[in-house]
Amino acid sequence: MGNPITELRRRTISAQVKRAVDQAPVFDIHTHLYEPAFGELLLWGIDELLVYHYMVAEVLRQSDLSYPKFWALSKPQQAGLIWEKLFIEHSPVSEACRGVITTLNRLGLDVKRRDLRAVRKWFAAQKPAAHVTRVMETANVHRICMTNSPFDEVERPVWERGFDRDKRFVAGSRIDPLLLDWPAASKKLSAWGYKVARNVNDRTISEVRRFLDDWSAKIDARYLMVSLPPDFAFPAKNDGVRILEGAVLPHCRDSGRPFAMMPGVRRAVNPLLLMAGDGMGRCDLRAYENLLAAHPENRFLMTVLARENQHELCVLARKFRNLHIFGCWWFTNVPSVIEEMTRMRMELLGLGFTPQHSDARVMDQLIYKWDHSRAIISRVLADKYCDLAESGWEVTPPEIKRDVSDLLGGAFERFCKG
Ligand code: HDL
Ligand code: ZN
Repeated sequence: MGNPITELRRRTISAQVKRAVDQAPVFDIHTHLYEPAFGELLLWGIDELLVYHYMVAEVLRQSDLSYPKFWALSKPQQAGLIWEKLFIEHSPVSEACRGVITTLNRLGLDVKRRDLRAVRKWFAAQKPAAHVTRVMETANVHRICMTNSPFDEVERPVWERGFDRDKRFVAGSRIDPLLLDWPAASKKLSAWGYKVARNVNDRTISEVRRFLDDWSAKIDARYLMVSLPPDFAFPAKNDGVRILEGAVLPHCRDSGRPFAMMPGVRRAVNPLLLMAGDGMGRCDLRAYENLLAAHPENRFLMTVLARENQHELCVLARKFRNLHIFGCWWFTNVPSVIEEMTRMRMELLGLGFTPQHSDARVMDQLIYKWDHSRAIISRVLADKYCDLAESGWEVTPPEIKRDVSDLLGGAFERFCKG
């Protein structure tokens, strides 16, 4: 048993850590945000905050409105219903609801008045580009990784037209259809001029490789990513695995890009909820263990959706140094689970992981997603330093700053560089 530290020492360490975490700019390594050049794909403002698909799932539990009737409402009407049901008729205690309150408060709006009209008036007076800067500064986020799909019909033409990049935004290349729906993806690649066939033969593999080289260069992708169903198996004999091993992983290896795998999604569990209808499932991580072992020359990023898989994922990262785990994704992005996951990761992996990404879909969400997570990361890290202090190891403020910078993007950037 070490020598217990005084309450004053504990409070001093906590204050030093909180200051360092609050002051450290974040690299948000997975979001669904877009830089302003993408126009209406960049979502921001109170109505977008309120109709976030997390809130849609919650309001349809508190309202007996039929799904079709809800979807027939305009976006402002949906937002108004969500405000009434989840904020006025019931206290906004869920993480998604509390987030809206945190965001409005940090933007300087008087939430005590509960006046949606006044909030809407304020947002109506904001200009998109200036608002993006204001939100990023308020959230202290200095770099945002987008989710960019060549299969998105609205997004793709913007890349083809070309635009001056906003250096605060980096691209993440999302390739789900390539691995999960080759019949559909192959038709698109053919239409784009790649000589691919439905049958994944050697010629098709080399053409998919050429497509990946072209697209990664066009968007200057930081990494490639895919979300995978709980039953993804490896090794396996199917189109997706053939394309993964024959084209995607060689492309990532040779271009020095990590491959991000996000397992555990069960799409359209309740299709009537549209984007809010996706669910989750526990994965057999043995497939990923096999993949990591079979491809030691590739670097992999992973975040998994089921809380039940988190401990096993930490152990996997201990076994394979070509795996960097990140974030409390989606249904795990709630304080009770973030705390559990961050403690587990720090105790098993030290500082060699990235505790959080926002997954933000609406620009303003950066404020609450990072406020709420910074508070937890600070608490956990301070606890670990206090444990060390009780054994005589006193971390210095420069060491705290260094460790925090690692957790908020530094370790990820070093991992990407390899
Ligand atoms: O597949 C993903 O990247 C998920 O993050 C989904 O986009 C999901 O709809 C989401 O936004 N989760 O937070
Ligand atoms: Zn996402």
